[in-house]
Amino acid sequence: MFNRFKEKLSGFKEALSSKLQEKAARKEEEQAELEADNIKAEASKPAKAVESVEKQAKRSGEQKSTPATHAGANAVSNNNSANNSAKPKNRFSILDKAKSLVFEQEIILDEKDLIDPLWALEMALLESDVALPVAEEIVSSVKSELIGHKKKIGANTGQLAEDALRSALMKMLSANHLDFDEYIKTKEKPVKILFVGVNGTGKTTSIAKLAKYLMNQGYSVVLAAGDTFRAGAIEQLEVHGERLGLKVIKHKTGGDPAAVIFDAVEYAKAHNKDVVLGDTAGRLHTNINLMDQMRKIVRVTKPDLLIFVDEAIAGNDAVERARLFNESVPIGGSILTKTDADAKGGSAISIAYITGKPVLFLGIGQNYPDLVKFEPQWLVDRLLGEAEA
Ligand SMILES: Nc1nc2c(ncn2[C@@H]2O[C@H](COP(=O)(O)OP(=O)(O)O)[C@@H](O)[C@H]2O)c(=O)[nH]1
Ligand SMILES: [Mg+2]
Repeated sequence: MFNRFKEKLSGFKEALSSKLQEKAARKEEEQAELEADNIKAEASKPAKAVESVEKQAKRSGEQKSTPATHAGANAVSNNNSANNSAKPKNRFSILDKAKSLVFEQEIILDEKDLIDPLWALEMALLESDVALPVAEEIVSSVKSELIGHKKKIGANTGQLAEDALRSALMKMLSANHLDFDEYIKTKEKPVKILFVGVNGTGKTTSIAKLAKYLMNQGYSVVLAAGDTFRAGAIEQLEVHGERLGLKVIKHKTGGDPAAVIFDAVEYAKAHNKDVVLGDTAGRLHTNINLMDQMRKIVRVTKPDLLIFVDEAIAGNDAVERARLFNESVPIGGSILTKTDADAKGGSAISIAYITGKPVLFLGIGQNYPDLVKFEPQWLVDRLLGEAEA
């Protein structure tokens, strides 16, 4: 999951690391020079001390007899040897200290330092199918995270890059967050949820997964076979209905999808069911007639929640489709499927920002439990490689 994204990000991490090391090394040099000057200054001090010892010795020699001169000479030689051995010892410990300081230093990054790392980050994001305005937003957020503040360099300089990116992604992904569980809990029943999107992206599978998800929470669910267009679509939903033990409301292939959904809602009302999940035929955002038909279905059935479904592996295409569906009908949120097979992560990052509507769930496999409620933290942990799928 997101392996290409992690790979691409290494360029940003390396660029920032080398900039930090370069700055730290410069600071270390300055520090070493300063220490060297100090040593020089220190070195001149003992000479004075010797002088004063000599003077003292002389004075006492004047007062006493000759052996005192020897004592003075000894004092001089002792002092000299102490001075000689202290010099290299001090120098070593100062260098060691300077080296360790590289990792303890607090460094302030400025605009110029960040040009290369941020360029590497923007390229990494764009190559990972993150939409341009989203990439720009992330870069600017990372920039304000890094610039001007004192940053303590730990032994792992890559961590700084990761922390800044983590915080930028969390900010972006949390912006349009919606708690689906809370939504269902508080909404008047039956809650009508309709699914739209391009063919083959995982609408029908996601309906079945979501039915299971809701059943696990104790809700009763009715399925509406609103894809009356594709041969076999009704049967596909019926198979899921049988497996899950759910009522499937259906008409004949070629029938009016709005009428099927209407009937399902009537059934739910009559039988006290909590949620209606309505399937629709896949349609391309570029097909004017099918988009018109979708608008009509939405107008007639008035769903409480219209969910746009697309596959994460479609990358920028999925983001663009989300934008166009969102312009055409009032989608309330998205489900991004096939995230398990997505190496780039771009659509997962971009879709909520582009539509201004939350990603509600991620599909992470073909089985019923392979649907995870969208949590920014869950996604960021996987994008940055701290947790496996
Ligand atoms: N790996 C993976 N496959 C999925 C996921 N969701 C759906 N699929 C598969 O995608 C294919 C198309 O799904 P379907 O629900 O029929 O798409 P629809 O045309 O939009 O209704 C099927 O083979 C599903 O098993 C997912 O999250 N991960
Ligand atoms: Mg389908």
